[in-house]
Amino acid sequence: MTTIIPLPAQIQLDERQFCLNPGAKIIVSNDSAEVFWVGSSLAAKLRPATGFALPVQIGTQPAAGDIFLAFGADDPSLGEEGYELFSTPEAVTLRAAGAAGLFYATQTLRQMFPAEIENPLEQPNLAWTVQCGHIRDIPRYAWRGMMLDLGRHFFSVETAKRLVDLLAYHKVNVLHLHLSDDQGWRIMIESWPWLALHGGSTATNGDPGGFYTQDDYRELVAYAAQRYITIVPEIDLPGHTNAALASYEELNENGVSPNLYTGIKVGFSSLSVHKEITYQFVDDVVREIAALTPGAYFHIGGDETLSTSEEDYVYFIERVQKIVARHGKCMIGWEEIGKTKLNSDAIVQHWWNKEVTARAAAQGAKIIASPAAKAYMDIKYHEHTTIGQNWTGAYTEVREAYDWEPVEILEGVAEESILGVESALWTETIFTRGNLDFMVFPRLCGYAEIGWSPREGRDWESYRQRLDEHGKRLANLGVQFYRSEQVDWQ
Ligand code: NGO
Repeated sequence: MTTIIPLPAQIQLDERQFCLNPGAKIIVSNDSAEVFWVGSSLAAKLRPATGFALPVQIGTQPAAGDIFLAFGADDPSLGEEGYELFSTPEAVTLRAAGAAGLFYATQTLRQMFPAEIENPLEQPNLAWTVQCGHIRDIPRYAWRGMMLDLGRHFFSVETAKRLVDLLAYHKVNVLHLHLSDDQGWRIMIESWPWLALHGGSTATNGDPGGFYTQDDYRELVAYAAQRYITIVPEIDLPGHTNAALASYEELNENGVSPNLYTGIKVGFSSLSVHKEITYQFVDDVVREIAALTPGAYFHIGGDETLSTSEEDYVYFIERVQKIVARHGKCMIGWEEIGKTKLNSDAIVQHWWNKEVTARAAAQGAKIIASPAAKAYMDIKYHEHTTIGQNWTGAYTEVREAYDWEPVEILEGVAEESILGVESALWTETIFTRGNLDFMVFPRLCGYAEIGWSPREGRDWESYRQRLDEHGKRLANLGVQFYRSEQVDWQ
């Protein structure tokens, strides 16, 4: 039985084994820097625990005992992200048409070694075996995301990079950064510096604030891109803007800035929809962030604008939509933007209201499924979870986070309109790395499987059993995950 998460689309294993030995090499078939990097990153993951040298070399075939990365477009049906893995007692071959696919093959291979392979310290006297067989694997959805709320609490570039590594390990390909909210503005905008300097100075509860400089953000974007993760920046508009309103009085209807906000209420703030300066502000922010972001998307928020009239909301979003398009990005918004007239490339992120989401889909928008009752990782696991919230009216245990189907949740949305799945970590109550680990893992593993694995192969009992072994991998990676009683952790 395999323990790989997300479960590969097709997998046949037999009783034979490949064993990685001290003299093994990693051979890459192609001398492009990108493919060489994929080989090198695999070597870097396998070296600490094995203590082997694992040199990376260019070659046309593996010698006995090697791992071979065969890159080429001879099987276009694998797409950019698909791959094959062949393991025999002589060698392991990873094959892909796209570099992302090759990278995902290496993530699968990591999960075929004993769990101690992820230990940062050398583990002597262990046999580094891989079961023999064949895997052919292609993702179900193009969009497999996670959102991190930096507005309510700020997380350093180091913490975000560590999260990127863990996402890549689960073949997640989007990290959506919620960069602004009432409680904090988290990215330097050079034409409006007080947004970050003042608006970013605190956080929920009066905890320490912080913001990414443009260089920090660039560094994170590049780090993620190397791991085939697209960063999607979100600036939440026109509500959830107290931090911006507190930083610049001209953005306020009455010209007076409110105080910084450290509570957790939502829906009380709004930009001034009828002031021209508002659109200058939005234009500058979108322009600067778009220039730093190679990814195709810009998320404008648009949720919970309880203090903006419906008429003003429609006017505002339709104007902002033009600004985003002018800066060359595809607009994403929370489901509420479904109430406005959307461009044909708009993407809508469902979180609560199925009817507005269906209206967006009827206009041709593609839908990302982030149903709060299933995919919000700030929701408590059970009544005794000490951090987290439970406003959805239910708890989200590991099974509840796994056992749902986007096609069924999104009533009134055609299957072809579903772009994929995104889980969300809102951070009103979450502010240490340990808090983050605990709320995200192992739920994230389940979302990764919903996004990647074919619907027919998904099954709670199989997942539950794989999670047991996967827990050892997470522990070796230093992840302080939640040990749910639904799983028989060894
Ligand atoms: C809502 C709200 C967020 C909260 C979150 C808490 C959306 C899209 N807006 O989701 O501001 O942080 O719930 O679970």
